[in-house]
Amino acid sequence: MDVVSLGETMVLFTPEKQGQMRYSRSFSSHIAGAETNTLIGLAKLGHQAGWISRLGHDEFGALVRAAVRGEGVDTSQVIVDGDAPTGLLFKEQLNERDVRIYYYRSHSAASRLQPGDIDEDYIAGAKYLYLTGITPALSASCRESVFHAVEVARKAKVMVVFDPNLRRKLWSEEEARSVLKEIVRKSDIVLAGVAEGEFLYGTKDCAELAGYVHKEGCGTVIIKRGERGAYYSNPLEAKYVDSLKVAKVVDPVGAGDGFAAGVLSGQLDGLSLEQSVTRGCAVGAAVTMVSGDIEGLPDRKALASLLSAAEEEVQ
Ligand code: KDG
Repeated sequence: MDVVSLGETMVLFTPEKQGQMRYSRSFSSHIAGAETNTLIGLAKLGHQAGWISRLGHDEFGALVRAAVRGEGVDTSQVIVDGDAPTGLLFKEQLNERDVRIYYYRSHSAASRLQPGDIDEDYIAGAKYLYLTGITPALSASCRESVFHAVEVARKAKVMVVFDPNLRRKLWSEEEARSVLKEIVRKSDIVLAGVAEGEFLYGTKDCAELAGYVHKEGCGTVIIKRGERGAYYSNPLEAKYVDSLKVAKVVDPVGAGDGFAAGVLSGQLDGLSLEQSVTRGCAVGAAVTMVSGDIEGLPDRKALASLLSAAEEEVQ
């Protein structure tokens, strides 16, 4: 595998109309999971991506597995757990501005993931281990699984890539800060949003943030700045990269996961860090143009046309 990841993917229900969800009579179903969003983004770009998780022995588990596998991600490491359900998520669009998320995921099958579920050779044989800060927030055994995966990767010299992906609903601030920083310390590449960086290190300044992350021992830091692009820093250089102009943002959710897919794809293709970050910005922008977390993730052809349109605009 090029990239492997572990985490929960849920069935996402979205009501057909805006307003309080109690008045909605019909919902459409999708899948939602930060890690599989990134893995699907990589698979769409032609890379080998594999997912480690648990799903319930239920219809929703079957839906998630079929959808993730159907996008080209390897699901051979996904365990069917007969004793717990697949997690669910509802997204209420109150109005143009306000979105509320409701999780039905405590005690879900994925929250029962444990270190013994992990085939060490699967991680040791990959080029990158991609982690988010969502998985360690799900349960004690998920947290142990994340740290075990990191140890396996480090021993096998597999690059550890980490997106803190802070989800305040899942744990206390104190716990989140301490665990997320602990993972930062064990990572080779950290990709964080400005707000997440501020949560962890108390500053919004990209150069300062990168400085703190480097001090933790992490060599490459990429700060996501939303529609303003990104900032990257490694021992050789530090630079701002512009984002791709998007005429209308339809749905920003999942853009960060797409960004990670673009950056990793660039690194796998042997691009420079700057070019990889540019690809990350392009994939992230593509996700925001379409409703849904994965629907806007581009294939190679769509990515090339996005990047060439952006170049033409600059000239
Ligand atoms: O990154 C997009 C995610 O928010 C979404 O897919 C759901 O994984 C998810 C989560 O835990 O919030």
